[in-house]
Amino acid sequence: MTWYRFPIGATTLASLGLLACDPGKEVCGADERKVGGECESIVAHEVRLNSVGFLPDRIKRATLVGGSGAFRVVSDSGEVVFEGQAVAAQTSPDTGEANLYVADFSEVTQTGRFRVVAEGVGDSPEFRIAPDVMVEVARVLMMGMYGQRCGVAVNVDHEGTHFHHDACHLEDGLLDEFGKPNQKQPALYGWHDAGDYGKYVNNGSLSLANMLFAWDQFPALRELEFGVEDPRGLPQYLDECRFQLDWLLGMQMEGGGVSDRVTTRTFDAMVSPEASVAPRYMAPVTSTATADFTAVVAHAARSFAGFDDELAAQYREAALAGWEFLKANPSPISGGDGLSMRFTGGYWSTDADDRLWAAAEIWALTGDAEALEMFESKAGMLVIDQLWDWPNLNNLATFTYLLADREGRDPEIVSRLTTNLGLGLEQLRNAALAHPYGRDTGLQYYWGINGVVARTALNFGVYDQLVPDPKNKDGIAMALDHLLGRNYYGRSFVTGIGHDPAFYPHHRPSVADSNPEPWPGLLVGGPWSRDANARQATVWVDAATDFNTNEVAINWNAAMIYAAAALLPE
Ligand code: 9MR
Ligand code: ZN
Repeated sequence: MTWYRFPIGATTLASLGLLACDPGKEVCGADERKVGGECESIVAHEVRLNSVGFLPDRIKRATLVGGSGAFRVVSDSGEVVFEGQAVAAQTSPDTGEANLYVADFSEVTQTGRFRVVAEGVGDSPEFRIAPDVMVEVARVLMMGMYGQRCGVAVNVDHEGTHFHHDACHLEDGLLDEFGKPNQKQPALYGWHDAGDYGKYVNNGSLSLANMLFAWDQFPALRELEFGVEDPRGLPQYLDECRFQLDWLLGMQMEGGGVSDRVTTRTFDAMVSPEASVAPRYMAPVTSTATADFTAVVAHAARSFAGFDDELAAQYREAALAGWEFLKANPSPISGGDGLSMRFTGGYWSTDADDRLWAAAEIWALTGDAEALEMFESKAGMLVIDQLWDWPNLNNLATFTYLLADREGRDPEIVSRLTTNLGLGLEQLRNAALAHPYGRDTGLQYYWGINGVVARTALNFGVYDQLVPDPKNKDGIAMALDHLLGRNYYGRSFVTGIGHDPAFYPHHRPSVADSNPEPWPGLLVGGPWSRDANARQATVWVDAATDFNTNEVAINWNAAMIYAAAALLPE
């Protein structure tokens, strides 16, 4: 697995438009945020927890900084509902803190509003305990995806603030790479990838896949509403998936191969979507993009069946065309180095895992014995990846294989992969229980690590379908807790929700519009540093210039959507 990184220099920063400061936005004091036009002071709590809340029957933990470890859980009416003694943690290797305690109040199952009050420390932000605490999280994260919509005007309303952008990138995408200068193939719609406006098939497919897995597994998503103006006769969640599929279909070229991405030649300055008018080109076909397209569009054909059979049939046909292309082109088609010079973004990866995913999905959709054989012939070498992202999509292949209700699988492979998945979860769980801030990725830190924390939820959630056990959802709950405030900062890493959430994401629409608040529902990438000696958990910078730790991205959001969806009331 290779992690691709940008070389960063001042010239790069200048060319990205990152040296200019946020116009008119950072006018409040350091411990203040501008909310609804007013500077409000923000209380930093030394009792750090998920300030959105906890499910009554799930694990509940907070991290205390200092004190004696004695703590109480107090309701909003002042009633002490629990008294406990937190356990002293060893010096935290990633923050350097030597005085942390872990307070467990899982025994509290009554619903309501509470605070944790720790002796000699102070109190936590207020949080809820209720079966529906994750509805708001899922809703706001989906609002985040909706705000990433390209090719249409978007309106989002959140906590009294109105966010808007006009229809953008209506000229996508130019065919110069296909020897047809000044001609274009419409590749409209879909989500902007991240803080930039590129649309990348690899990452766009991974993101959609995370959401389709959630859709298949958690029926509560059918009721979720997050402000879609016209869901085209579908549940809002499914329409949001369809919006990405509308774009993906436009990326398929004649002959079934799929263009790798549609981007500008260099990143835009920090402008609004509609002011991003540099020409955007269709990248050449790659086998990675074709395989990812094939896989996710095949998955969509399954997910949409019964909701919109016509769309499902269209997806099936497109997926099969992609599959034929892959079979006719068994060697990798990578586009080469020149390609990476002419388009923006990373996401250059090898295609073996992507082809595996396509094989599993084609088999799940059609029962094609050859596709099953392609998957199973590689399955002997497969190991579940605990911490995964766009460079390795083998897990998606494995999950589809394990969850399929089709005949014909090799029971030994099914059993070995299921066991392997379960063993990995023990590691994740133990890491989360041992980490003072409940982080199941332990001491791993790299670009987009918050998304990787969120994506561990898929491992837990898929396994839970196979071997139900309350521990699985506790694993997901701990990952969400970490992202929603049980971390070194005591802050939510998702804009617009939780205590003192990320406020200055590297996100062009948030920088360019006139609202002080960022667009809501976006998970920022999180702390990591190239300096191996850094206290890795302490290097998050909540500034729009800091794309290393404070960019947003659809693959991180989508993984967290899965996590929140897994904890919706059934
Ligand atoms: O999430 C990607 C991360 O894994 C890579 O290390 C990094 C550098 O290549 O790129 C990240 O993805 C970015 C993409 O290349 C362009 N759009 C913004 C993405 C989020 O930072
Ligand atoms: Zn756009």
